[in-house]
Amino acid sequence: MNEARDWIKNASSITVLTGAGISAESGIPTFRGAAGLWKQFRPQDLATPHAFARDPILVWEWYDWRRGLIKAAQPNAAHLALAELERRVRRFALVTQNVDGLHQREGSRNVLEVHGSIWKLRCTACGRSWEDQTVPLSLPPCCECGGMARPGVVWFGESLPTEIWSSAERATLHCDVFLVIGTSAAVYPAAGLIPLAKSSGARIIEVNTETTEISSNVDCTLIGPAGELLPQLIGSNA
Ligand code: BV8
Ligand code: ZN
Repeated sequence: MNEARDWIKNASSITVLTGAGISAESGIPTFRGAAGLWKQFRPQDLATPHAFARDPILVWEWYDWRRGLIKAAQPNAAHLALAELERRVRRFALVTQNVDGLHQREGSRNVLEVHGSIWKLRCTACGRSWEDQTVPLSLPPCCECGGMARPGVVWFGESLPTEIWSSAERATLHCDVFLVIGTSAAVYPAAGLIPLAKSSGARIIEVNTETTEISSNVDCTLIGPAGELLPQLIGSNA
């Protein structure tokens, strides 16, 4: 932990990749853990364009239920520690696979949502996208063309938002320290940022409650809840 703390203290540019694990202590279920969402539901039944085409109401009800959970949740000490780190480091980028918006709610500014946002909606007819934080919400028609809306997230088989993805790659290629927090590193291309950071010579620090597929390829793996370890790792301003 001390060595990792020094790398962070001496870094002039830090990029962070977060996954569902950073929101676990806020009470939001992860995807693949013991109580994970994929235990109750099959991803291909809900998080794919095909699932939505087949049963848009069922898929929307699942997102509306998750929006309710997230709205009632509070960001935790891990989100706060990253917002604090951003204020302290000269160059900082936060790449998140999460769609819950908790990083922004806690004050993080440069947040790259590579899998979109659960608070966004997009029209399937004209492509217009807007934000609507109403909970509960029945799927509204597009106010421009009356077409059917869908959740503004990236489903399996869909490409990631181009601009945001290239910013994430750039931030990964030009950082001294790459922090990987609360992700099983199972989903691509997001998980591909980790070997990309390694190839660019960044120090890689992983924070997770268990070892993952990438643990053998990082410089330091800290095992424990992000809400406890991140404040220690980042240290208070004092
Ligand atoms: C793409 C948004 C191609 C929606 C998500 C066949 C066909 C098509 C594609 C593929 C295919 N086979 C493989 C692929 C690629 C596919 C993929 O990677 N599949 C995997 C499963 C093998 N990827 C895609 O489809 C991507 N698109 O490839 O497009 C393409 C290219 C060009 C043109 C057209 C198409 C799109 C992937 C995005 C899918 N969307 N979510 C929604 O949220 O509903 S994925 C979903 O998984 C979430 O976004 C999540 O962020 C992501 C990763 O999961 P994690 O965040 O890591 O969460 P998980 O539960 O897995 O792990 C939690 C971790 O936290 C654990 O390690 C746990 O130990 C830890 N933890 C728990 N508590 C704590 C903790 N750590 C610290 N503290 C704690 N307290
Ligand atoms: Zn429309």
